[in-house]
Amino acid sequence: MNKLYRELANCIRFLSIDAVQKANSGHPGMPMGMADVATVLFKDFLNFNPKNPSWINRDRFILSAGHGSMLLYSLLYLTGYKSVSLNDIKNFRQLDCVCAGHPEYHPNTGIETTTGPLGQGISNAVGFALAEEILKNKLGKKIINHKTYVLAGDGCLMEGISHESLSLAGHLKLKNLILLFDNNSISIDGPTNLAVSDDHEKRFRSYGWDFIKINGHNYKEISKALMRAQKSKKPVAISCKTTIGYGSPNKGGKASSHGSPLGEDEIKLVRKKLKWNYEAFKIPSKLFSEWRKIGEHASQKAKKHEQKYKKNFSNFKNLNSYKNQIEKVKNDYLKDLKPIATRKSSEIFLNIVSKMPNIIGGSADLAGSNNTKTKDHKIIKPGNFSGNYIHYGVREHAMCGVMNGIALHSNFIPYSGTFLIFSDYCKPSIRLAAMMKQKVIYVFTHDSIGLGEDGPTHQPIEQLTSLRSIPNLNVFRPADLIETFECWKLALESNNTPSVIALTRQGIEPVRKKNSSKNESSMGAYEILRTGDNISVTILATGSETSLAIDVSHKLATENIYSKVISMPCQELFDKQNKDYKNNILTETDLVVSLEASETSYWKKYTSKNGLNFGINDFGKSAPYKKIYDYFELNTESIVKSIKKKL
Ligand SMILES: Cc1ncc(C[n+]2csc(CCOP(=O)(O)OP(=O)(O)O)c2C)c(N)n1
Repeated sequence: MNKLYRELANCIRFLSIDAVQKANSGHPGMPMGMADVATVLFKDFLNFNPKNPSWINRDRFILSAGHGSMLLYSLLYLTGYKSVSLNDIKNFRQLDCVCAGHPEYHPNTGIETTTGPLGQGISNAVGFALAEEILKNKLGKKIINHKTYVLAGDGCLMEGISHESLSLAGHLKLKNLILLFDNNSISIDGPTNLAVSDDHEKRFRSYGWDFIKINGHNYKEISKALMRAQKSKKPVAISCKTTIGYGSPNKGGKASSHGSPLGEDEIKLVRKKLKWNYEAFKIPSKLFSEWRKIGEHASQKAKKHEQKYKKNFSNFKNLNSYKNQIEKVKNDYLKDLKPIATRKSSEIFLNIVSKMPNIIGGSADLAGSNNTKTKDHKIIKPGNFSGNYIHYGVREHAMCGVMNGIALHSNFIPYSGTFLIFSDYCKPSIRLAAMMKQKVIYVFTHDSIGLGEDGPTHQPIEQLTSLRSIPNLNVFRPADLIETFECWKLALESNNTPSVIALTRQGIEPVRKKNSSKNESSMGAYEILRTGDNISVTILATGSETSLAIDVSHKLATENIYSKVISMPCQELFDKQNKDYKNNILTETDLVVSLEASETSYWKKYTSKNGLNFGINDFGKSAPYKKIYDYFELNTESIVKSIKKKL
């Protein structure tokens, strides 16, 4: 038995070595070290279907140590996924090749998520495992009951996000989550004891995980550990003691095998040592057909499940079912317009739509401040997944990585909240959601100096600019309840783009006083006020500053200076409009000014050099919020004065 497994594992080893060598870059060490574990997993445990990679009840295999991507590509090719051909493996790391340097998510390929930034895959895996439990609760365990495996190295486990994610997984008792720890004690700079001396077992156990220690090159031990993990009542970490670059006489066990080609001479020595007398990329037909049999056997097993799923999953309601309720709430609000914080408006919207069975809410210990939790929400608890709201704890980074996993798992739409300032703690995962085109929604409240007394540590300044600079991310900053509803709707309907919804803590004056059948925010920017026929100023504003812009505009009109106010809840959507639309908004007057209580650089593209940018290019202040607005001269009087001076 051992001989066959060893030879199957060597197929992974040599495909990885050869691909890295041909590309003249890449990471051979990890695939060489973890080939044995991966072989046992795919041959004897993993439920998957190379013929239908999207099979909903497949076990998920997440490569958190994304630099070892050749391990994944080798497995996909060998087991018969159409997504990866031998030619693709030969084109490892080349332009537009599916075998990218680090795994890049593509639907229906077997590449479940984009990894590379270490630790992210662990948080995704927690999201996958959580989504599995929630869906199982809805559809029954005959339809959904699968494992999530995540392969993580020393590096992943050093990252802060791993601590947050593992802790959450242990707390929630995600028993279908299995972490394969490539415990080779080597990272880039050398032995890991240069930088870390954690007791891994104590660490995992303290989180509420099971922990199994094995020799990662011993098939019996691998198999026994995986067997034990199947029945666990807790998430399980299998610590696999491995040798990085296993099989390389001079580089095995050393950092030199981590991230560069082994070199032709060393590869010859590996071939000799592992008795692999085949040329580069050549898999002997006997072993190739063994691997294909593994894939074939898995697809046969998967087939039976697929029909059941089709019958059961299509009954989730869509947003349209809530249209009448949404309209009613809007009309009630329009009857007696009162100042209201947009975070509260968001809660009112969520009161209606959070009943949608595929929406999963949450917050990083700020449920009451972010207004993300409604009266009807049911909390997801350890071992009980009948709810639809996750208390992520103070773990913003994990929260966003977990949401990526939830979104990738099936058709769940995760949203969650924290303060806008802490979007900085979320950014690496937001970036990946945008790259993977996932529908993930971030409710970021306390979106400016308007939060007041908590002061500059809590007042976002550069955060909107930073978020706007992420490609494929819509950053919404609505101006009142009507816009908040519109922006939420756009976020929920935006299938390939994640959304930030930035909301105020403080009550703000309504700016839209009539209902309209059109979603005005859908254009990203639209005219909300014009004070005369002959205008000389265009004022662009977002969120809480839109009502200030309206005040400014009226005040200017009293001095016979006429203007229009453009509410711009989403720059990204505006940028997508046609030239005429954009020109109508931006080129009607010589003077264009922007008004937003935030860093101003991103506005210059609309206002040009001659324009004015009212905002804040310094840290905020600790004081009641109206005082801070005055301090930064963000009030009607100062702005009118500056505009008049400019004209
Ligand atoms: C967040 C992040 N920081 C740094 C890196 C660069 N990097 C890639 S692999 C690696 C070391 C990983 O060590 P380990 O997990 O032990 O992998 P192994 O050496 O066993 O392949 C580093 C620092 C990265 N990919 N992501």
